Amino acid sequence: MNKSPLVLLAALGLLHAPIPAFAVTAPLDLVGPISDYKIYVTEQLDELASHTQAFTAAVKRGDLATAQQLYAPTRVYYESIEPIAELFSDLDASIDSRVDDHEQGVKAPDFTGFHRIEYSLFAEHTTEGLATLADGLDKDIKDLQARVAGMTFPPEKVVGGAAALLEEVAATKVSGEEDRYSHTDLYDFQGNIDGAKKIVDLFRGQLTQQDQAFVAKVDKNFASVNSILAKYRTADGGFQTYDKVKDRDRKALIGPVNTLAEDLSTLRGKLGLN
Ligand SMILES: [Cu+2]
Repeated sequence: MNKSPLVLLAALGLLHAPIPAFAVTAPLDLVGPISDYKIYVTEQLDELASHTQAFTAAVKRGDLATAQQLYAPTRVYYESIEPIAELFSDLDASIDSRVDDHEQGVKAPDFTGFHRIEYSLFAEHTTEGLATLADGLDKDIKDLQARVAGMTFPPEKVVGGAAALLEEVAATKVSGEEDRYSHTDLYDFQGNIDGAKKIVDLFRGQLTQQDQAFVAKVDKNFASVNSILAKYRTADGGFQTYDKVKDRDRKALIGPVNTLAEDLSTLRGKLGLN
């Protein structure tokens, strides 16, 4: 069912008042998009698991160059599902926490996952002592797959998470804090942007029906961000390191990402989830 009850009533001639511009989406309309989103997340996690296995295998056999090379293109699958990281915050902490999340810093026993491994690979230039962390990362991602398989995503968390993530990108990630040792932040930005855009795309039908101008504005801002990111693409499909990104471009990213965050924060209301 695509039409809201008001639209159906109007079609049957039972409504005399004009259809309001912001007709509330019936809850049923969200079932399709949310189950499509679960398929997307599951696919991203499958990719994440297999890429992580190649990454951790390189770490464990002491192949520093390959491990360094695989770090960013592996993580990007995690970043694309980051809008819903709040739904598995314990695993998010063990997979993707940063050094500043830990009082004891780099030596903290609970500083695990991608960024702890990143520290050794890019700041210490070694794979030494990483075997346990590598196995732990593989295991956490397997646990995440199992967890997500049994999960029902609350629609308000999915759309709210996309807005919150973009707000974080504009407010803090743009400083280069996430991948401070490898400077591979642009991969993460692209993952975050693609993951947020996926959520908009899932609800595109409903949103276009009630507010075409809104959808056009959101599309325009996604396009602006993507065109800045595209300037830093490398021939192998990856990205240049973040220190190569001009100040001007860092600042230029903030505007459209912030506007996207603000616009996406109205999705809950638009979809009748408040
Ligand atoms: Cu992250």
